[in-house]
Amino acid sequence: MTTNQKQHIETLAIHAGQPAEPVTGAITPPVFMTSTYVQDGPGGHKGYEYSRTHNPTRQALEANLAALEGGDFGVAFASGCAATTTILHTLSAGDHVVAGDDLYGGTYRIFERVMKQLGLTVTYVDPMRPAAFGEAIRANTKLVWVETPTNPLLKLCDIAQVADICKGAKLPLVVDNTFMSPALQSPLALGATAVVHSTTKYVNGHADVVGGVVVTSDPQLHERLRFLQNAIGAVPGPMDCFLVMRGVKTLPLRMERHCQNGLAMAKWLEAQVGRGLIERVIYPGLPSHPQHELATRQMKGPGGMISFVVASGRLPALTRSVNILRAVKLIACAESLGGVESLIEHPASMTHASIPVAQREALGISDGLIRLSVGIEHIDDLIADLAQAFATAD
Ligand code: P1T
Repeated sequence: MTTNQKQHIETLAIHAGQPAEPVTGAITPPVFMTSTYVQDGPGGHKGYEYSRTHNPTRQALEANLAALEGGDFGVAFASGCAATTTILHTLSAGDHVVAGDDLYGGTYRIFERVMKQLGLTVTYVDPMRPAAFGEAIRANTKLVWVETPTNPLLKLCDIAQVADICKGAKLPLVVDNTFMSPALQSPLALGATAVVHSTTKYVNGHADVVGGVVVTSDPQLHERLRFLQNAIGAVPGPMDCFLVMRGVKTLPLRMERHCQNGLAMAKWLEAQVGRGLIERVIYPGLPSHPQHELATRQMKGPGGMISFVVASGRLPALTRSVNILRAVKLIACAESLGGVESLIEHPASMTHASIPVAQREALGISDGLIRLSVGIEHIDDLIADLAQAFATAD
């Protein structure tokens, strides 16, 4: 597996895990569209037997993403949820997990409606308070799980501090790095045991693939994940691996523009606060974010995700939010994030609808909360679109 941590991410994104193909010299890794490999006789294979187990296109992607995260091993999956579920299958009935309390709705659903049935228990804690993780650890705790920034409230978790607590308790720490991508945050370097991504998002960046990956430098965890990848079988197809590799080549470039546009949009939104429609803007790059200092320390840029809260006026916040989402023309009302095109969504009724209402409200996922994934279009066009949509709110 290729990991060359001396090279910069812009170089690794293009070259890591992608030597010229040995037979023809093809500079781009071929798409090995094959389910099986011919053997000379039983056992007479060339290291490839069956594509659930090994596929050269998938291996190239895994080596590439491992290098970007500064890890030794990458294990690719058919979706971010498949990556999450496979990691959780390293645990057994009776085990306990400590997780941040603001998670992608689908991750919460895996914990609550899939893994709990198999005997796991989960305690959710405020990710902004590292000590809370230590306080929640029990004798049967086997894993700590965080997203940072969280989806959708953009809370930050101090990875280095939580990693220290986990090391003291000899527990693995998994960080979902989807909102940052390897270009903006390096959880392994901060002490995490494994990083998970929905590659559907920034890593691929073109809204044409659903995928996931886990990266770790822990050989035992890698061995177990590799076993489970094959045994459970939630593997990505070779064409999807090819598309993610193609997308990842421009990841560092794209992230620069996402950050630039994200900051400009967040400032514009914040300038609307006090005019009756927008109550609050949440963006780690704004000094008003309660963890702005941690953002500048832990992240190489603030990213392209912004959440904002629509106030109630003559109409309730829910109606005003729905009106805005119906009125956007350039920005698309859709689930997902991290693509070149800007997307806007309403977490309470879309991405986080699987979280019970009482819990959503306790967390702050209110009816007026809107999440914006700022793409790489021209910022003036994005602001103009949102401005005309805001004008239709009442
Ligand atoms: O959609 P999938 O590739 O299975 O990835 C799941 C996932 C995991 N982790 C985070 C932080 C995520 O945001 C997601 C998927 N999120 C969305 C689809 C969304 O719109 O928030």
